[in-house]
Amino acid sequence: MNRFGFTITAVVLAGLLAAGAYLFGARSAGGVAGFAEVARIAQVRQLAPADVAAAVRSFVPPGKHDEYYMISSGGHGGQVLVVGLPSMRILKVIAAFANEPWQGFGYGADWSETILDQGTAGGNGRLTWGDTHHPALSETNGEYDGRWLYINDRAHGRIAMIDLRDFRVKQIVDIPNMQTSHGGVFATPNTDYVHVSSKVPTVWGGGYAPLDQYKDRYRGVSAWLAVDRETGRIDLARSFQIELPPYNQDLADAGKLASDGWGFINSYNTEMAIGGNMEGRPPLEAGASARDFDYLHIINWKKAEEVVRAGKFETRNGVRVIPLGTAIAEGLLYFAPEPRSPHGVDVAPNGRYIVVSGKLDPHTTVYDIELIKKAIAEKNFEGTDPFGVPILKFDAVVAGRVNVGNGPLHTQFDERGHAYTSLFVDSAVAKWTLGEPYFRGEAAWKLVDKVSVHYNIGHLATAEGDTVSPDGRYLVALNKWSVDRYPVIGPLHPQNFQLIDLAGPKMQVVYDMPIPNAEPHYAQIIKADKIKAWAVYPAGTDLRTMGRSPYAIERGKERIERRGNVVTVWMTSARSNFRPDTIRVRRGDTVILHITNTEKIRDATHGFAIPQYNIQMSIDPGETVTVRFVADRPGAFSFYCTEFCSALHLEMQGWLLVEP
Ligand code: RUQ
Ligand code: CUA
Repeated sequence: MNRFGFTITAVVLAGLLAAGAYLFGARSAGGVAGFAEVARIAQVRQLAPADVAAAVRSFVPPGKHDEYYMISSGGHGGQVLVVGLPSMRILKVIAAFANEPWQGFGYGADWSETILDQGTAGGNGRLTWGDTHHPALSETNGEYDGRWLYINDRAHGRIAMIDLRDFRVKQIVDIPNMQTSHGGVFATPNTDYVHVSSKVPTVWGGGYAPLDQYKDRYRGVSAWLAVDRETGRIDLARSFQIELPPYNQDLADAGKLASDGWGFINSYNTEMAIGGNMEGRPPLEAGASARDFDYLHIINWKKAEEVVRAGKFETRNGVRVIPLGTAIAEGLLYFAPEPRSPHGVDVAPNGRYIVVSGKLDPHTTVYDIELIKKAIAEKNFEGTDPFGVPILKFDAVVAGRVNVGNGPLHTQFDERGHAYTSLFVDSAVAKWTLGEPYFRGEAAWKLVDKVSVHYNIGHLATAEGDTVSPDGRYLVALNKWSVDRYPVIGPLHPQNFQLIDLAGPKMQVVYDMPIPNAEPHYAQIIKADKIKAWAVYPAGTDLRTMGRSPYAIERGKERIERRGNVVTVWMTSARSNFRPDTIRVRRGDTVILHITNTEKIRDATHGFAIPQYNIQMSIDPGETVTVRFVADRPGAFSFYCTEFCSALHLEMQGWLLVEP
């Protein structure tokens, strides 16, 4: 727009704002004059009325808090992001699978070391990264309850559990019989289980098998990981798995309400292509897309529980596995054809509809759990797959198909019977109606709106959008490419989140947020008041147990003890010193420091770093932490507090003296 255009715009804007101010009685305290000032600023900054409206929609004034948290995966950065909505401010990056020095994760603090050591991928030593994909908030009665968060590592068959009391990871579980993971994490409506399935089939039983034995020796797996409702921790002993054919099991979702007790997993490459593009075979992407249909896996997990209880399982690598043959014989696994390279599967809030999108099909395909149950009861099959899994007839189980556009991937929902589907190829979000739109006058299975996003959207998230009662209101597009949205800062571009306002009949993009440290996949948006996080730890808290540490001490109880060549130090940190501030050891001694931050007020975190020893901890108020190391290099090392905690922060230092 030219300058003249802007002037007109500003005049119109000023008029509108003034009228609005008048109507809403904002005449006092800067009322009309204040709105005129807004118009003036808009003019100077060359903002159109739509820009100002967008800014107002997402703006959260300084000092005010956001209404929602978005918990987003951090992709191969290995972490989890917490973003405030609608402001799109990053509130935290939670260290999950990768070392993170600010949070003291992986730099000596014993709680972090033990947790990182849990995720070794088959005992092959510590892994220091992961590819976080799908966060799942714990649920009670199908609603997010704000207690725990689970997230899978796509690169490895691992899940991390995060406690939302302190937003720190408490457990990393290396899931047996699974090399890579994708399908999930999803939580069942009461978090009895969190589910994840393999992405790429694994050599069954472990070890090596040549690719020409793919059909016989490789298998997929669906893992139902039992959650301890007290601690949120995954208990492998109570968990079970189901052996699946060697297809690529893709995304998954848990049934709810009408479909409670069921789970759904997409698949692709039911062709069982193995690649080999320089060995005379078709490239994997062509081989895996040869057929018109793949299979939606339909799992009756309540029945699977009974089968396990009846002892019809085998134990593999320490976990109970229902063999494929048993799963078929017991009627807990069925397939339904799904068109053309399916990717996302999402269960609608009422639990009745299961929405599947095929990357190569412009339609979303919606299955109906009532039709599925009926087809199973009537054995309305069109045959079986090569492994004997019964395939339900497509026409018997599909309730609707909606032409939404190119490259549909994932779907979320609002409270009014709408579904929102991401379109990767079109770079757009499609809004369409489910079978029973709750808006009077809206037809079923109809595309009602579409908005462009920038660019190549993967997942999307609406507020509480995969619960039994979504809020709608906001949608975030998790775009894979940002291309020209930001200035060039080198060839590696940020990803781009876009906030879309769902209030009006037309979706509207109101904010662009660069993601500079991650390639997020899925995200979930939870109402902020559901999370009851701790601001300060109770005195002497051990982060692993969230209870009192046996090594916690009060100020004044500090001491140093030597037993043989083990030196143990009970230390406190408080503004503005460590007590003791001098530690004398001999080269080769084992040093154990138990440090209690005795502060009781919010934000009074102290760090503890020793140069040359790769030790850095973040000790939050009330926390007790332990670090052990061998003093293997002699010298005088000045440890210090890494958090700028007080006016005398610089003086918060001491000596580790390692005598030769
Ligand atoms: S995926 S962009 Cu790993 Cu969730 Cu669909
Ligand atoms: Cu404590 Cu700086």
